Formats: sequence, structure tokens, C-alpha cells
Amino acid sequence: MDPQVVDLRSDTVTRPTPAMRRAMYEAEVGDDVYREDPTVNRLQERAAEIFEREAALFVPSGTMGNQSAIKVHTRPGQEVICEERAHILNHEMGMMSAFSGTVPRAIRAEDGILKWELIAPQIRGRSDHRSRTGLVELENTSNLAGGSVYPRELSDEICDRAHEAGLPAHLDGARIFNASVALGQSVPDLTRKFDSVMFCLSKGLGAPVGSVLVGSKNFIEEARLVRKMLGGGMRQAGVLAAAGLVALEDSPKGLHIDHENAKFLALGLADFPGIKIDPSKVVTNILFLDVSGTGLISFEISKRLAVQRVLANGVTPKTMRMVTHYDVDRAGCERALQALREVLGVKQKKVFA
Ligand code: TLP
Repeated sequence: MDPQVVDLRSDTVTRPTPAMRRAMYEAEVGDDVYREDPTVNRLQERAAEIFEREAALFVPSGTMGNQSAIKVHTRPGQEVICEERAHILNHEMGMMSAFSGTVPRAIRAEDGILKWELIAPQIRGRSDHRSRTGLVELENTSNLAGGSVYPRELSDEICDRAHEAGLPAHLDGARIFNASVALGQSVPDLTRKFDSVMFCLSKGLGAPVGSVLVGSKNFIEEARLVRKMLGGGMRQAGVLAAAGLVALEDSPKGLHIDHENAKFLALGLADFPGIKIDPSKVVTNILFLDVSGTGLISFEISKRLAVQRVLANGVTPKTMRMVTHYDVDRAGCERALQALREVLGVKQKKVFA
């Protein structure tokens, strides 16, 4: 890709670092379906160690990780409680229904952050008339809610209460390392009460491919079968796991820079006439802006920005998303603000003073 392009569409667009490419080139490999890929095994052991869990499973994507977990935790006809903007509901192609035969029980929560008081009334026990709750799912950080984070007390309480109600809890922790940096709390501390956690190597951590599921030995053995059902047995996947190992060890320490850049963008955008954004809500690497006051729909703004080699997606006609990551530095953020200023015909203010 043209290095001059400032790509704020997602942190999925990050390209592997030289260290990752070197590790991929040198990776020892074997057939992972036979459990004989030493690099995949090392990645799984290291992930389990970092999350302080019994076992881990390398999967090709976050979607496969989440959907494998849903399949293992639930039975067809059950409900999955999640927030209305959950990735499992909005961006995983209806798989919770298509594959697991479950139905979402979506709950709207401020900033995408559920509380037990919102969940409790939605739990359905055994009944002759209604489908039963099978799983509680949380997302940390919450992508579509603007990268918001769960205070640990809230997610701990939800897990404890779900368990008391006999329900498992799964975490979509695609960006749990971002949450950990934002909250200043360790990943195992933020996640230990969940029965299973999926995290992505291929988002802010920068690996080219892959996510990991962590949990108990039993859970991971079951998830392994589901991964195979989905065609996710990847054979000599060590070339991918090698980059994942580098991502896991090296990348979390740089995430605070992405968060600072997102805040910088948010503060700059807050000064634009017609754009609504609350910079105090931007705590990780994702920001949503309401462009309805600009006189242009988001998709048109996207198109015009692209001409200036700045990429950002419209999500609805009124909203756009920007995501920072290590392939966009502060100068790139300044260029994005300048391009938007030109697109919207905004006069330069003392944004960078
Ligand atoms: N998110 C992507 C898109 O699918 C929206 C992005 O650009 O942010 N959980 C969460 C919270 C995610 O944000 C994503 C990807 C996934 C799961 C799925 O990961 P992949 O793309 O690896 O299947």
C-alpha cells in the first residue's frame, strides 16, 4: 500500500513488522491438526500462560474464535445475551443462529457497557413457553460503542452473577490488550472470571492473521473440534503463529501511543463545525464521529477523504469510525485532520497550537 495513505478504517489493516516477517521466515512448522506444529504449540502455551489459563487454541479469525465459543457453550434454541452493538450480533454474518442455532437477546447499554441490573431481567430459565438463556457475552473493548472499556468490577460482577444463575460467560476480547492499557490493569485480572476469552493478534497487536481462544482444558478440547468443523484446521500454521508470538510479546507496549493518537484526533475533531464527538469518551484506539451537522453523509465524506489518501469508513449515513494503530503516526493524524478540514471547507483554527 502507498505509505502516504493514512488508513484509519481499522486496526485490522496493520502490516506485519520486520520482526514478524523474520519470525515467519524462520518458523519451525509441522501439521497442526496432528498437534505437531511447534510454533503453534508455543503460541498456545504462551497465550495460556499470559492469561493464566489451562489451555489456548489458535484460530484463523476472531469470528471463528467467538463462534466456536458460542457453539461449545450453548445448545440450539437457546438465547445469547449480548449488548445491542456486539460484534457477534452485528458483524459475524448471523453465525450464532446459522451455526449454533441460538438467538441473540440484545440489550442496549450506555457506551456499550452492560451492567448486571440490565442483564438480570432478561435471563430466561427453564420454561414451557420461551427459549432459555444459554450464554452471557461481553465485548471489551466495545468496538461499535467507540472502544469503551468495562471497569473490572462490572465485568467481574456480571460473570459472578451469571455463574450463580448457572450460565457461562464468554468475552469477546478482540482488543482486551487495549482495555488493559486503558485501565492500567492486567489482562488476566480483567478476564479471569470469564469461562472463555477470545483475543485477536491481527488488530492492534499487528499480526497478519489470527486470534486465540483461552479457557479450561476441556473447553479448548471442545473448541478444537468446532474449529475443525469450520475448516479452521490450518496445518503448517506456524508461519502465522510465529508472527502472532512476536505480536503478543512486543505489541502491547505500544498501544498507549495508539490511544494518545485517537485522543488527539478526537480533540481536533471536536473543534470542527458540524461534527459531534465527545473526546472524554475516547479512551482506547476507536472513535466514532457524528457528521450529521456537516451537510454531507458519511459515505460522501469517506469518498472525498480517499481522494486525499485518507481512509475512514462511514458506518451509518450520520456516523464515521476512525481507528488508530501503529501504521498511523501523529503526523498521519494531523494529515487526516487537515484532509477533513479541506473536505468540509473548515478554516484552520489553533488546533495544533
Ligand atoms: N472487527 C472488524 C470488523 O469486523 C468490524 C473491525 O474492523 O473492527 N470482535 C470484535 C470486537 C471485532 O472488532 C472484530 C473485528 C472481531 C471480533 C472479528 O475478528 P475477525 O475480523 O478476525 O474475524
